[in-house]
Amino acid sequence: MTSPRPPAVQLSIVIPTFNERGNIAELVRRIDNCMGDTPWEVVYVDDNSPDGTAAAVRELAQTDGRVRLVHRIGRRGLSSACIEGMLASTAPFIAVMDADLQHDETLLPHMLAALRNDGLDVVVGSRHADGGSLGDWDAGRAKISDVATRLAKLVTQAELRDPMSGFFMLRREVLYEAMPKLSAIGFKILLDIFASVPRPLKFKELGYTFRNRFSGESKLDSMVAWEYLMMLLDKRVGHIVPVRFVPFAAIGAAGVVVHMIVLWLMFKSMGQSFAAGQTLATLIAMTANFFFNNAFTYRDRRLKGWGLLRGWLSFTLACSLGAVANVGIATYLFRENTADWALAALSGIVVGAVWNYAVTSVYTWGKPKAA
Ligand SMILES: Nc1nc2c(ncn2[C@@H]2O[C@H](COP(=O)(O)OP(=O)(O)O)[C@@H](O)[C@H]2O)c(=O)[nH]1
Ligand SMILES: [Mg+2]
Repeated sequence: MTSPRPPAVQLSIVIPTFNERGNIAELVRRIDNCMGDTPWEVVYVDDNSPDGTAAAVRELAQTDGRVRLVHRIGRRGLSSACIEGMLASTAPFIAVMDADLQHDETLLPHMLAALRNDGLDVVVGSRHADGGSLGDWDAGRAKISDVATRLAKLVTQAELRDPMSGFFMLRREVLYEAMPKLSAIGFKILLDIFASVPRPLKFKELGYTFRNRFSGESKLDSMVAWEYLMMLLDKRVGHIVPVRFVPFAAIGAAGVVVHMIVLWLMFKSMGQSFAAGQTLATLIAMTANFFFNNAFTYRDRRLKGWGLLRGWLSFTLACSLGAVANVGIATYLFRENTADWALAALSGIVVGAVWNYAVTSVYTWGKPKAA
């Protein structure tokens, strides 16, 4: 005799987690209270939180078959976690929400009804639509959010009042339409989706009041702003150059300034030989560039501990070869046409920069083989 099959899941609720152990069971309990007859599941996507969130999810899943886990090891990132959770599920409707109970779960059935009945692509839980509010936010945080919301206009035409929302529901097809162009950088997965689907999306915003965190601490730090800008940049220029090349080149240009200052100090001010000044300036500029790129360009793959030493060695080695290529090409072009000296120099610089970028992206900040 076969046992009765459980009904097919209609709604997959994807919940990214990092150190959210104390919220796991409470959130499921609250979702259960408001979903009525709709068959649902939650997919927690945990980046191997040190507080043992993944273990808490596994434990709960042993008593509740609607709870699932995607356990990612050796990686971090909110947007990429959401995407992998969505791809690991099969329900026709997908919601994304935070684990900390700041998003009002009682909105979920209304979002689902709106998607089904109004033929929409996306329903957004909005802090700025009628009936919505930022809750206890102070003026400073609200102002920053306001600026970020305006900047969102750079990448989508949609008249979204809360494009920064991390709480939304969509039809599965929309995810696959967005997939080829998704940046998956940073925190703003909703905006990323809106900017990636090549047609205007049919959407609606439902207001809710942003609550205070139930348990644990916020993971957002000042670098969120940086990741947001990288995502906007990727959307604007990512189809022309890899987005990381932009900060890499800017840091490289700043490195030239560092170089000149050190050289001036050594050679002009302290009376050292030009060769000594040039050597030290090169070393300091390379080292500064390495640390800046590690902190900004490759923030999500930041090297730490002994990895820093290995990374610094490979970076300086790669950039030294880049400098040889730079000088070689510039000298060759200069010999061909001495009138175009500036163009020759610039060509050398571009080739050197592209080489440095390409090699260090693989050898210095490439993905580790194992976690
Ligand atoms: N998987 C994963 N989840 C994350 C990461 N960073 C934040 N989260 C989760 O994303 C949600 C929003 O983060 P939170 O710190 O509450 O941001 P805030 O509400 O803006 O302070 C929470 O459920 C976090 O646990 C990450 O790197 N990986
Ligand atoms: Mg939160």
